[in-house]
Formats: sequence, C-alpha cells, structure tokens
Amino acid sequence: MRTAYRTCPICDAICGLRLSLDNDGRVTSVQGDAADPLSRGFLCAKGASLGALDADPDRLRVPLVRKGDEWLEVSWEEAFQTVDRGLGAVIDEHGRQALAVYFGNPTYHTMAGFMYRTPLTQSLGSRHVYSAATIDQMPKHVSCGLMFGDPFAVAVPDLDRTDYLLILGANPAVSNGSLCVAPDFPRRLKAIRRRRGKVVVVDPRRTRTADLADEHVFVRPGTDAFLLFGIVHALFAEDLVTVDVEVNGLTELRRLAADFTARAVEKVCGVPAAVISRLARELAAAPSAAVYGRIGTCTVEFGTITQWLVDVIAILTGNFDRPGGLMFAKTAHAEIFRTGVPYTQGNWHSRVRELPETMGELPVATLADEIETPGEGQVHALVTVAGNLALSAPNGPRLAAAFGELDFMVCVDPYLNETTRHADVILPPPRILQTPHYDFLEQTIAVRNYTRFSPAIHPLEPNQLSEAEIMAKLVLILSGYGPDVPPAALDEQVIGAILDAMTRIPGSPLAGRGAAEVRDGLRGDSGPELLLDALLKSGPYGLSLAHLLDKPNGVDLGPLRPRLPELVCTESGRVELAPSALTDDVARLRERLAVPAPEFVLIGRRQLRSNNSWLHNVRPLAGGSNRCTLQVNPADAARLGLGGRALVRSAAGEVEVPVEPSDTIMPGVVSLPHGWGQTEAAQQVASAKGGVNVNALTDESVVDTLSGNAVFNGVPISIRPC
Ligand SMILES: Nc1nc2c(c(=O)[nH]1)N[C@H]1C(S)=C(S)[C@@H](COP(=O)(O)OP(=O)(O)OC[C@H]3O[C@@H](n4cnc5c(=O)[nH]c(N)nc54)[C@H](O)[C@@H]3O)O[C@H]1N2
Ligand SMILES: Nc1nc2c(c(=O)[nH]1)N[C@H]1C(S)=C(S)[C@@H](COP(=O)(O)OP(=O)(O)OC[C@H]3O[C@@H](n4cnc5c(=O)[nH]c(N)nc54)[C@H](O)[C@@H]3O)O[C@H]1N2
Ligand code: SF4
Ligand SMILES: [Mo]
Repeated sequence: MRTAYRTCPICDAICGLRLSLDNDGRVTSVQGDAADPLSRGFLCAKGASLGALDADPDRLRVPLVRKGDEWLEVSWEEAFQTVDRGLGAVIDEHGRQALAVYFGNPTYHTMAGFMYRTPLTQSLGSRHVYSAATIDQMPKHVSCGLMFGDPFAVAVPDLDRTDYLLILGANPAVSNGSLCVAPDFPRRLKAIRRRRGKVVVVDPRRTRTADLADEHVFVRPGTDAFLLFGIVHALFAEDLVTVDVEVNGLTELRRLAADFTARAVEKVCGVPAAVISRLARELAAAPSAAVYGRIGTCTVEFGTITQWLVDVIAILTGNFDRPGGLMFAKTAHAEIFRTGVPYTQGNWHSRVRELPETMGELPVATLADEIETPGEGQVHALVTVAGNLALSAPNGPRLAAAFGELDFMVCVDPYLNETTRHADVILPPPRILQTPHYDFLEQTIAVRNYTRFSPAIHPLEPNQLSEAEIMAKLVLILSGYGPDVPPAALDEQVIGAILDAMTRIPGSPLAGRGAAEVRDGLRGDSGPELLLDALLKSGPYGLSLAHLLDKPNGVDLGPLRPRLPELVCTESGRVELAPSALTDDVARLRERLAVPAPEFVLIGRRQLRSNNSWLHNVRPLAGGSNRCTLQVNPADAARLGLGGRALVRSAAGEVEVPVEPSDTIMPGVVSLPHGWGQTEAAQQVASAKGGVNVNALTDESVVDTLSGNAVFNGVPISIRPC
C-alpha cells in the first residue's frame, strides 16, 4: 500500500486528491487532500472515481488505424507513417489551407496541451484553427481583450472576501466553477452568507446554486445583456457610479445605456424593473461586491456584450481590482502567454461565413461549412486533440457527417467515440496516473494565488508515448521532418526558444543570463517538466520544480492582490469602458428591445456525475441522479399535454426525449443536458445508457457576432407530445 497526491485533471476546480494504491499500483481509494491549502479536502463524485476512470478497460492502449470499417491495432511507427502519408497527400493535393486542427477542453488542463498547442498550430500553417474556446468562453476573452488589451486578463470574483455576489448563468454547486478556480464553491458561498454578505443567483432554472443563495431571480434565456444594461442605467441614473481605476469611455457608456432603462428591459428579460434597480443599489452599497457570469452568459447570442457588462458593473461600483471585488490571480509560472501587445481581432475571416478570427482561431460553429463547401481553402484533413465535437459542437450531427467526408482525420484521444470513429488514425495518450500534471491555465483564474505539481504515479511502459511526445511527433510530421524524428529534439527547441525570450525580458528573474546556462540547470523527467521548471524559475515567486516536488499538497501563495496597471495593455494604457467593437454591437442589442420572445427556448443543464461528453463510460458514475430528461415547467407540460415523451424540434433538428415536469424551471423554457447520445459500442457502459444528443437541436448558424461563440442557451424550439 502507498499514498500518492495528485491534482484531479477533470474540471476547473483542480482539487488536490490523496490516492491509496495497492502493491500492484491499483487505486484502492480516493480522498480529498485535507492538507491542500486551496481545495482543503474537497472532492466530488468524479474525483472519487479517478481510479475507475484511469483503469477503464475501454480506454485505448495502442494506436488504431482504420481500414474500411475495421480498426487495426498498430505500432506507433506504423501509426505515424500513416499520419505522415495521410496529411502529406492532402498538403500535396490541396495545400496547407486544407488542414484544420481542433483543441478540445482537456487540452486546457494537460501539460502537453500547454506546451505543444502553439507549435502544432504553427506547424499546421493554416487558418483553420479551432478550439473549445468558441463553444465555451470566447466572449470573455474578447471583452477582456477589448477592455484591457489582454484577452487573458480575466478577473475572478474574490469569493473569500466579497460581501455581495451576483451570479448569472453559472451553477457552480454542480459544475464546481469555471473561469474561476474555487474548489468547494458551495462552502465559499455559504461563507459569504455566514459573514452577513449576500448571494443572488440569476438563472432561468432554480438550480442547486440558487438553493444556496439568499435570492434567486428568473431571467429569460439569452437576455442577461438587457438585465445588466438595466443595472448600468440605474447606476448612472441614481448617481451611484464610483470609478476608481483609470478608464476611458465613461460618457460614451452612459450614452449607450440611455435606452436600457429598467422599465424598457424588464419586458425582454422578464426581471421586474424594481428588482433591477434594487440590484443596482445593492451592488453599489455593499462594502465590496463581485459579479460572476459563466456558460449561461457566454454561450448566448449577446455573449460578449454580457461579459463586458459583468466587468463594467464591477468597475462602475468601485469593485474592480480590489479585495472583495473582481481581481486577477498571479501565477507561480512566468506568464508567457501575455504578449503585452494590444489585442486585435478579425485579422482574417472564415472563408464561407466570413466570421472574424479571434485569438488566432475561427469559430467551431463554422467548421462544418468549411469542410462541406468546395473551393480554395476547403478543409480536407483534420487533427483533433481531446475533442468530441460530434456531441459537443452546435449541430453535432452535421459536423459528424462532415467528418465522414474528410480525406484524412487523426485524433489524439484515449477513446473510440462518436468523433474519433471518423478518424483514420487514433493516437491514445497514456493513462492519467502515468501523466504528470500542472495546471498552467487554471492558476491564472484562481480565487487565491496557489500552485501545485503532481508527478506521474506510474511510469510509461516501453511501448507507450506521453501525450507531449505524441503532439511533438505531429508537429515534426507537419513541419516536414517525416515520421521518424525523436520528439525530444523538439522539446529542446521549444524550451530553448522560451529561455531565449525569458533571458531577454527586462525584469525577468532570468534576464541577462545565458539561455544555455539556464537550460543546463533545468531539472525534470520530461519535456513539459523541464519547461515548467524554466517557467517557475522565471516566475514571480522564485520557485522551481524541485520546490513543488517537495510540497505534494500544493503551495499557498496568498490572497489575490491588486495588479490591474501591470496587466492593462490597451493602446491608451487605460481600461476601455466603451470600445468601438462593443459599441457597434450595442446597436444590434437595442433593436432586440422591440422583438417579441419566442414561445419556447431551450437551455442546457450540467450534471454532477459527468463532464461534458467523456465520463459516461465510467461505471461508478453511470446511473444515479444523471438522467437525460427534458425539464419542463408543469404549467407548460399541462397546457401542451406533455406526458411520457416529447418531440422537440429546432431549426437544426429534432430529438425525442422523456419529459420531466419541474417547477424549478421557468415557464417558456425547457432544459436538456449535454454530453449524452453515446452510440459507439467500444464504450460499453456509455453506449448502453441511451440519452440523446442535445446538440442535434442547437443551431450552428447563430453565433455571438463579436466572438463567433456558439449559442447553446436560448435556442428557439417547439415541443409536442409523442
Ligand atoms: N449543448 C451544449 N453543448 C456544449 C456545452 C453546453 O453547455 N451545452 N458546453 C460546451 C463546453 S463549455 C465545452 S468546454 C465543450 C467541450 O467539448 P470538447 O472540447 O469536445 O470536449 P469533451 O466533450 O469534454 O470531450 C473531451 C474529449 O477528450 C478526450 N480526452 C479526455 N482526456 C484526455 C486527455 O488527457 N488527452 C486527450 N488527448 N484526450 C482526452 C475524451 O475522450 C473526449 O473525446 O462542450 C461544449 N458543448
Ligand atoms: N458536473 C459537471 N461539471 C462541469 C462540467 C460538466 O459537464 N459537468 N463541464 C465543465 C465545463 S467545460 C464548464 S465550461 C463549466 C461550466 O460551468 P457553469 O457555467 O457553472 O455550468 P452550467 O451548469 O452549464 O451553468 C450554466 C447555468 O446557466 C443557466 N442559464 C442558461 N441560460 C441562461 C441565460 O440566458 N441567462 C442566465 N442568467 N442563466 C442561464 C443554466 O440554467 C445553468 O444553471 O463546468 C465544468 N464543470
Ligand atoms: S470538483 Fe470533482 S471533477 Fe472537479 S477537480 Fe474537484 S474532484 Fe475533480
Ligand atoms: Mo467548458
């Protein structure tokens, strides 16, 4: 028996886990690590099932190559030769603009994803770069890019010190938080109330989070931009504005808000005018206040405007970059992703729908168009890393059919699933416990400065490649070096380039030192670990990988501290409260003030025992409270005569689902969870569960204009009994 500590890699809570292992290295129990200063013993059912997930017999262990309808297990050599031939043929025939890549949600958590995403993108040499960001949080990046000049300058609610928290479109009691690293979010919410603060939840469903709050406010899906503008209007009208950071555009903002009186917006968002004005007053009066908006405010038609207004309200009420308000984390590793160059977008546009590039990417919502539509720049080959777009993208079924038309597809993924079944080659990364872990990105959005490294618990077997090695091999192949070059060569190149940059940055702890000398001093068992050591040594706390190896329970780096001036990199050097791109989009919002709401709209619903599309095969997580049902308000169900099953139809498609009347959901709204609809027999537990793909209903033709983000909430639908 032995004990090992390790970060749970599944969601943004990055809980510290304490694993007990038997003599054969099998996990016998998983507990939350009580000694961890951030997660303090918390874990959820998914973390508790990490052993089962790791040992899932349906995980792929060797590469697969498809021959017609048959999958062949092959050696890595043969797999990479097939990739080299497949991608090479597409490049030869159609050029590099025929290549596309998709980086899925787990790549935000893996060290390999952090290290090799940029090299892979660069080696592709194509504009067809897609990621989970445009089916998730791109509106936040765009609004931060426009306001602060840095799309990564994402401020988080200072949960542990705030006196007032307004949550919109997030259900952290189930999701455990997102774009806000706060393990045991419910405990932190309860603590706000214990210290006599107030928590208000705005959501079309009375969620578990709403049950923890002082007040729950129903809002019509997709209309938070109106509600928040109503609050902004009230702040100006009642003379409650106190700005204490350097801003431009205050007068323009006031002008923009003029039409969005509480009375005008209540008709659209369904929140009474009196409640809107009261929320404005409460936000202004609280000793400190924070606003937090997530999926329900991002994956909607006015996502960027909504995310902008979240930060605007914090600024107008004097709650930005100060304790208890919205604040920025400071990571243990050097922030190499911050370029200091003012953010721009729309540097190119997608070929078919002319949607703007954001952060070097195009929207997932237009990937099917780009595969299906002939012409120069049509996508003929796709690389996916950790994505299951057949289930996770808007109109997933159309995209899955488009995958079938590709000349070549290669997926880095541990499962044969609804997406990877279309691949020519599947390259499986090793098991979770064989993989070292450090959350480079999550630490940028933590509610407390904090760091933790988890070394691999089990070594790789001789016939295995780490995920970083797999990605490095793809980079080498795409760069024209062929399938036989060892990946370590690329590690050295990537680390060398980063050290070269770090030793030239004035003020960096490595400034003025020789890159070669620093490289000699780096320690780590793999490329990503060496990179981590380099970034810790060039980070602000003077740490190293050796320090973190000594502290398996993590290192507390203290409460968040004000740091806005060091992050703002707009042309003006000030926070832009009314950047022109947003101002232009407000005109589109204003027009909607007069448009009647659809009779029924669809929203999503996350479930405790799953994570998007990929934990459905873990036996201990199957069953229980997770069910793929359509929640309908009982009055609507009675009026429509909905009993056992209903047929739900949208502009994109239709599904048949069991109905679950529930008074937690507001009239005119129905909710269906995402991530269901597994059909691939290779996942024995998941495919036996049934359930439908909600993304057969979501409409890829509608996006948030500014960010290209997909719209999963507020989708117009019709329902009838069947
Ligand atoms: N209707 C609706 N749709 C949604 C959402 C919604 O709220 N409603 N939410 C959206 C959001 S927020 C997101 S982030 C996306 C997620 O959508 P995707 O980015 O497609 O991610 P997942 O569905 O989580 O699928 C993860 C894939 O990665 C694989 N995987 C797991 N771990 C690893 C690993 O360590 N390495 C590699 N290489 N592969 C791994 C899994 O087998 C699976 O194939 O879904 C979006 N889709
Ligand atoms: N258990 C579990 N945890 C997860 C995931 C999972 O699939 N399962 N996925 C992970 C991922 S990738 C992410 S991005 C995070 C997401 O984390 P959250 O954003 O907290 O996730 P959701 O539970 O989708 O919460 C969205 C809420 O918005 C509400 N909503 C829908 N439309 C609107 C609207 O127009 N306005 C308002 N105000 N509310 C609206 C929904 O009813 C729902 O309660 O969760 C992560 N954690
Ligand atoms: S909340 Fe659950 S899934 Fe998320 S990191 Fe913690 S244990 Fe893992
Ligand atoms: Mo997400």
